[in-house]
Amino acid sequence: MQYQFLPNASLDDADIVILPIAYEESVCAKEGTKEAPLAILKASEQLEYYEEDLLWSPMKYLQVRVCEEISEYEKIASFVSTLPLKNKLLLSIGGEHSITPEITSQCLDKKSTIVFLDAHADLRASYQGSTKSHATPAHHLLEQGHKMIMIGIRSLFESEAERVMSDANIEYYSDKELQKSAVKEKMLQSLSNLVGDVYLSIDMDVFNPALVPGVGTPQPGGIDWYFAIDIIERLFFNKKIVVKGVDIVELVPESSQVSQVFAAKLIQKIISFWGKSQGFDTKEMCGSQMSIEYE
Ligand SMILES: [Mn+2]
Repeated sequence: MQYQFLPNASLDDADIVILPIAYEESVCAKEGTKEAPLAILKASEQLEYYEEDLLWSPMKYLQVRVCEEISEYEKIASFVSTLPLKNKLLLSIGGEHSITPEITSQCLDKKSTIVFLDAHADLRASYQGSTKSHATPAHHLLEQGHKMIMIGIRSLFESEAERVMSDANIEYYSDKELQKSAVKEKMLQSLSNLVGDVYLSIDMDVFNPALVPGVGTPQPGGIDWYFAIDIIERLFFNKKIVVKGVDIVELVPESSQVSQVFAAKLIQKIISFWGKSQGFDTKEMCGSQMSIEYE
């Protein structure tokens, strides 16, 4: 697999390490998230190399590698543990949301912050008999000792609702509250104030389902494209944090392709903002795009 049809750099040379994780076990409403990594990478071929928000072509400066796809849950942590990630951005494409704690267990120290975009709180300890269900990742991330900033939540189990209000390690922004510009600004300011290691987890059902219909468990309401760009901008231009990894999960490819193009472009924005925040635009042009012909 390739990102934007670019040649894969070696693991050592890559600045961006993309990890496709086609894990799907705890099926809910709609199946197919195991097809998402390939569909999103295919959709990335439709994007321009030029990134219109930061006015540069990130892949002229950045080298990318898409790793071999992983489909077994048990192999996620062991594979991530082998990756040389210093000064690189790890970008995982799921798969179910349950992959997130497996990734963070290897790439993140305790007491980091997880920025968690999701329609659901995902705070169950187990769901339908499984501790690795897509309804459980937030529970496991808290168990790992991280703080969480939960954004866009609009569907909770009763005990989850109690927990988001009472757990000191959760900073909670419901989707409805975020409709108020003062609350949105408070949330963005909170991202600007973060320090230390940060991990960004984006469940694609955080978006309004009219924009991203291809998700397993859609919910009315939800954030839009520019809201997500605001979050990415605040996070990556915060000089006091290190973003140790990002994941994009729970997409279910659909025939209009709108959902997978949305996810692919979100990945492009993340790469662009990360690259510029790391000063790659001032470095030598030896990115993946330099070795191909394009028009
Ligand atoms: Mn989720």
